[in-house]
Amino acid sequence: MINSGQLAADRLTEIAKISEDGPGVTRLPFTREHAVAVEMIESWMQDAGLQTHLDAAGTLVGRTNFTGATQTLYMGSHQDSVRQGGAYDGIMGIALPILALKELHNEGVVLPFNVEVLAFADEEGVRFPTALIGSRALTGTFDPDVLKLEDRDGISLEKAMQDFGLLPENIPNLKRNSDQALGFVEVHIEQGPVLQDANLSLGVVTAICGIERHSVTFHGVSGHAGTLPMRNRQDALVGASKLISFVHELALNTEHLRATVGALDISPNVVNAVPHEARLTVEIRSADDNVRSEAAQRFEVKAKEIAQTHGLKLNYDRTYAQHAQQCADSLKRPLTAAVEVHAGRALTLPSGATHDASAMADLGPIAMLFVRCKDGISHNPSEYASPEDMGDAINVIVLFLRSFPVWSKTLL
Ligand code: HGY
Ligand code: MN
Ligand code: MN
Repeated sequence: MINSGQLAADRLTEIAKISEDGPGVTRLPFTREHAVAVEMIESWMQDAGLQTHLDAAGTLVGRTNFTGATQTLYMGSHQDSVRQGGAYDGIMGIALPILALKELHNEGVVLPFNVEVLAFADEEGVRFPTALIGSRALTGTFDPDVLKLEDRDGISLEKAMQDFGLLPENIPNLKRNSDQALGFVEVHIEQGPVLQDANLSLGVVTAICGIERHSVTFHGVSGHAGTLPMRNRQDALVGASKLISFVHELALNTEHLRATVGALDISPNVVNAVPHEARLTVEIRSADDNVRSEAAQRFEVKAKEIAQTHGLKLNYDRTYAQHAQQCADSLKRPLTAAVEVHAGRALTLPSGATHDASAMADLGPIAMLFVRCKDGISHNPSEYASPEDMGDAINVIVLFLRSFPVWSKTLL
């Protein structure tokens, strides 16, 4: 009997080495690292008896071959990481379903539906200012305009995909038939402390937060730090600082709201000149879309007031948005039942992070299984999940797949 939890840990340790130099894991889409990772994941899939192919969006697909089955359950997650990220975010959700299918394959189990494990190229949106490329391709919601977006070296997404050996013009052919989709179940490290605080290895997700990103630029007037009187200043950084404090205070005092200014650039960015430009990003998240949009409006109104007060010009753009996604009871219930068998109490919790499941909800019902995250640390080289907890998750996936006759009635 294989110790699947330990095998998962070994495989994730191995693939974490496929990274750019530096601390943690940096594996961006359509790069050398991504190509090497695809080879390793493909060997895992073939070891589990899956048929594999790389699709036009760079998603590596591993599919069971139960002839006669007309329905497909989708599983998987993203192979890419943030810069200097951890060894579990995304890739765990690829490795664990493969090991569950390996167990069923070794026992000669035939399921009444097929399973596709999807290793998406890009969920993080770190290299290009867009995200969820692979999952949106499968649901038919991919916007071809994003192919023009460029990375920080000026390489377009389209060029990067072509250099990776893909034909992005074929992406529209990838749309899956929702009538034959049983849904999408994603396994993911929790990336927060809730399961550890509850002393539980697994949890079932209720909803995935919505997310909105704004790009804000305050334009002032540069001047000599020593000769320009304080009263006459049009200091772009002072304006930005007022907005940053407002964003933080509002989120601190609003339930179900998280807001972050994650990036800030100023010009000329020298010790003895008044900054004439401050560019920042505001990111807003909530499992309640009304809470998110109300905060978004308040931030924009406040930015305009600040610009007025400080004699600044303002550019305020909404650059990205995706709404909150509820997980489906039809999948949550059997998943919860399986968690209760293998991990005791099944705690349910919202996800403050977004996931490929956020996009896959446009194809059919979604559900997510969270695995305990040590000290809630993620997007960080010290991110960690234990072999025991991953073993619990694999057992839950096996039981969930086997219990299909119970839950399929609600879907078919
Ligand atoms: O930003 C997120 O929530 C995810 O890690 N991409
Ligand atoms: Mn992730
Ligand atoms: Mn992430």
